[in-house]
Amino acid sequence: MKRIVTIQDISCFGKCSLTVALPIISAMGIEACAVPTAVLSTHTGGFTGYTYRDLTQDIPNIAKHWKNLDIKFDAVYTGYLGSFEQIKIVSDFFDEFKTDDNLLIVDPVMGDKGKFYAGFTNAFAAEMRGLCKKADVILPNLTEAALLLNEEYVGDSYGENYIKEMLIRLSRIGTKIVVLTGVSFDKNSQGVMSYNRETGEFSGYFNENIPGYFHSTGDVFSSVISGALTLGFDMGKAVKTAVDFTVSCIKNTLGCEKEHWYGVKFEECLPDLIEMCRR
Ligand code: PXL
Repeated sequence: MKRIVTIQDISCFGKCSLTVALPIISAMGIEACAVPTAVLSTHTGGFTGYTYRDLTQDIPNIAKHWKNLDIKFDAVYTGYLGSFEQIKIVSDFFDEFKTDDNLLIVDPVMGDKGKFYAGFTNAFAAEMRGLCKKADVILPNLTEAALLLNEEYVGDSYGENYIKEMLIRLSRIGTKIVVLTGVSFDKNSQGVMSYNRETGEFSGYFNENIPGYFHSTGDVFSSVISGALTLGFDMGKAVKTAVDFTVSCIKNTLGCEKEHWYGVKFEECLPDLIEMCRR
C-alpha cells in the first residue's frame, strides 16, 4: 500500500485543503497522513470573520517524531501554506523525507483568475518559487504560474505556443514535471498541459468547459493527480483521471451552486474515483 503525507491547512467548514485531500487519497486506496499547517473555521474564499490558528511551530516536532519512528512516504504533497516561515519549514521537511524514489509534489496555492487569495503577496510568491525548485512535480494554475515567474497574468488570450513556452520557463525553476491547470484554447473545453523536463515531452488533456466558478476544484484536481502519480499511473492516465474526476464533481454541483458556492460536492463522486483507480 502506498502512503502520502499531505501538508496544508484544515478549513473546518468549506470543503477544501485537508477536508478534500484526505478523503480523496483514501478513496484511491492510499494511506493518507496529514500535517495540518493551520486551523481555520472556514476557508478564506468568500467567507468573512474566519478564525486562523497557526500551527507552524508544530511541524518540526511532528517531523522529528516521524523521523524517530522511521516513517517513510511514497509522496509528500503540499497545498495551501500560510506564511514565509511555513514555506521554510516545509522545505526542511522535504529535505528530511526525500528518498531516492518518492515524489515531492507542490501545489503552489496562491490565487486564481489573476488575483491573489486573501493575504498573499509577491514576496510570498518568490518564496514559493524556492519550494517549487525542490519539487519533482508542481501544479500551478495560470495565475500561480504567472506569479511564480513574476510575469503578467495573460487572462484568456493565449495560444498553445504561449503555454508550451510558459511550461518550459516553469520547468527552469528546477522541477522535473510541470502540470499547468485551467488551460483553455476555446470556450468549449478546459484542461491541463504538462511538460516533463527530462524527456522534453508535452502532453495535454481537455474535457468540457463548464461556465462558472467552482471553489475547491484546484484542491480536488491536485489531490487526485498526486494520488494517481503515487500509484504509478503514467502522466497521460494521471491527468485524465484528475481532470475527468474534477469535471464529474463540477457537474454534480450544477444546480446546487447557491447552497454549495463554497466547494464542489465531490463526496458523491468518490465511488467513481474508486472505480477509476481499479481499472
Ligand atoms: O482551495 C485553496 C485554499 C486552501 N485553504 C484555504 C483557502 C483556500 C482558497 O481560498 O482559503 C484556507
